[in-house]
Amino acid sequence: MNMKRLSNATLNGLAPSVEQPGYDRAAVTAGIVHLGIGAFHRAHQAVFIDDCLNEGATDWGVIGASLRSPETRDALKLQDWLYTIAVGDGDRRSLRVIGALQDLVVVPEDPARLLDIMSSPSIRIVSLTVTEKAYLRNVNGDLDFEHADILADLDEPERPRSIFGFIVGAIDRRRKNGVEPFTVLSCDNLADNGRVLHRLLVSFAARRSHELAAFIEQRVACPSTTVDRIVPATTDRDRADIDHLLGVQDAWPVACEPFAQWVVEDRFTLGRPALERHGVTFVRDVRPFELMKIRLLNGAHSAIAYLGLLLGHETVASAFADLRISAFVEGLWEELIPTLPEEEGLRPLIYIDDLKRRFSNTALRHRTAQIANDGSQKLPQRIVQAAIERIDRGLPADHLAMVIAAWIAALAGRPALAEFTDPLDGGLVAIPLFPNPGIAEVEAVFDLTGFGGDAAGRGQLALLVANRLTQINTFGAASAIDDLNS
Ligand code: CS2
Repeated sequence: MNMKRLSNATLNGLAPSVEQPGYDRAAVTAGIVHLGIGAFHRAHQAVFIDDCLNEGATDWGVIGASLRSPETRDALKLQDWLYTIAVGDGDRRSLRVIGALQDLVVVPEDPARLLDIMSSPSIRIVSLTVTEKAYLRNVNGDLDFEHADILADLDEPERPRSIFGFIVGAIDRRRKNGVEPFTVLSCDNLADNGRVLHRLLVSFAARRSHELAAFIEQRVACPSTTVDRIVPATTDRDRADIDHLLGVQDAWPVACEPFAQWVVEDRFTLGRPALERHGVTFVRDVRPFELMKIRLLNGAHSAIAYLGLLLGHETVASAFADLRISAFVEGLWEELIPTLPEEEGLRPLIYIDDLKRRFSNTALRHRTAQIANDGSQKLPQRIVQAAIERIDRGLPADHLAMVIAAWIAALAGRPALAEFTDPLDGGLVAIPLFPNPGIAEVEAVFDLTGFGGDAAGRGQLALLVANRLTQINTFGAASAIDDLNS
């Protein structure tokens, strides 16, 4: 079938049930640069911004940046930067076309252009969803000054590669031009993301000049945020379904769940859109919310991914429908809840009730192998820190240890079990994790990843992990999980 392409010109031919921008897109100017214009941003922050644009806040359009590949730009350019989000719940899907995006820079093609845009006074917020690994931290959690991108950015400030080169470079240029710094808004799943990013930016800037570092330390706001919406990588089946419902062709849509939450610390030096009118919660300190989300949702997600892979499940919904896995996750949540702060407004049990529904949503074909990526970067804040806290308090941490063991077993099972990658693969593949890894191999993994740091409980955690790993390798994953569930 030869369908017309989604664009400004074809908006008026869309199926009537499809929501679309109610504002004049030509009148919108950019106020935000977003680094990492993947599916998550397009189904989360961009939708809240689109709501603000609908209400007339026309100076908050978004210019996106792809840190690596040109695919998103190539597809969306032909669509006047329009794309569809398909919100799916079981068999139901509702469609909305989002118009918040105005332009997109592919960083490796033209880093200087992105630096110019970020230096413009009209840009008041630079937000990021670049995933955990782009924060380029070493095992101590400090900026990795041996990383090739950091070295390159220190060497050639006008053609940055890393988020640090861009953010610090643009702030420096603005400062020299007498332009106030933008607010930097990390929307990645790191505990205390804003403060972490602020500290890393200051340490990067210190290599350029102490004055610049002091300026960033004192004048640049990096509010922490917690973002929450399950947005799997779009599949060909999603694309076909969406085209059919839309009535025109969208080469780059996003499929996501109905749930969307955004909690943000209200520290914006150059203003912000009135997001609170569209469901965003502003708080003084986001940390308790973020810890709850990262541990209960993302921690469970990693458990479902690795155990799911070991038991042959391709998607989260299929893995979570396996009673063996859902019972395990219940046990994991029981270990995690007491590690959360007692904070008014934090309702872990209600959040968990929602999670059970969200993980069971069959409209999302969320692949276990997708979540399995980058375990060395994800597990510390999702699983390892909670395990250490429990061990240090003399509490059992068997489920938490099992998730780490399942990660190691899944790593060892590649590529036959599943194909996923990790930024530390270079070091991980050198550790003999197959067929019978023991405590020495687990210790080597902990050394490489920094799991447990120098905490007192680190040795005990490694031992728990090694024992679970032996159980998995000797009796199989199903039996190892049953042992914990009984
Ligand atoms: C997932 C997250 O891929 C992953 O590691 O756990 O992307 C998760 O879907 C989101 O954080 C949900 O808010």
